[in-house]
Amino acid sequence: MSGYKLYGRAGWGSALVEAQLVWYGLPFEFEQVDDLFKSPEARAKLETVNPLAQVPTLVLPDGGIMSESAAITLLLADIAGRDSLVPAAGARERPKFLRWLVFLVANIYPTFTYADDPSRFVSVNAARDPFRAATEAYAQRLWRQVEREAGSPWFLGERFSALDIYLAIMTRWRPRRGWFETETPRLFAIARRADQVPALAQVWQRNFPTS
Ligand SMILES: N[C@@H](CCC(=O)N[C@@H](CS)C(=O)NCC(=O)O)C(=O)O
Repeated sequence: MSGYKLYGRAGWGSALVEAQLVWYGLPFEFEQVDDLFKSPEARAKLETVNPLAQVPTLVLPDGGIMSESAAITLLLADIAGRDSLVPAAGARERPKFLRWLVFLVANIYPTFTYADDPSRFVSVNAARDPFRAATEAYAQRLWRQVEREAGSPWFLGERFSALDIYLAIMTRWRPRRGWFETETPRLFAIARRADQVPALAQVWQRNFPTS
């Protein structure tokens, strides 16, 4: 294989990596994954590549497997040899970038893991709705914390970064753009600005065609 293979699904976390592959001009093949919450077959198939059966899963040109969008974000910047999405070692914005990249994937992303299908974690049927509600309330608390750190016009201030790609995508998930518009207006403004980045227009169109 000459390029990358990205296992993904429109609108899901694979968009985080798809946007970066497109940004850097790295050639990739998109391997469509069916809805992992509805298709045991899709889950079983993806598990053979990534035992956690999550997207994004990226197969590297040498056949190596990468999961974890933050790790992929750092790796692709290394491979591209560019700092246009990831501030380079020593750059003033680097600590803030690393802190909030990891915050997004380590604190906010798991709230989807738990709330998308609570039956995986909560055996008592009647407890699932309250568990989901508590998880989503916690996510909102985390988003308010991110809001307090947001710069303008981009999260890091003057410079665009992969964090803005994360915000453009994750604000489309629960609690969705309407909530962000009223509750976290700085994050909403960054997401709206990122929606307009010409280099990413086709990625947004493929992943969020109805918006
Ligand atoms: N930590 C992972 C999270 C990836 C993730 O949770 N992806 C979701 C789709 S947006 C998924 O595949 N969920 C299926 C599942 O949790 O079983 C990352 O940052 O890449």
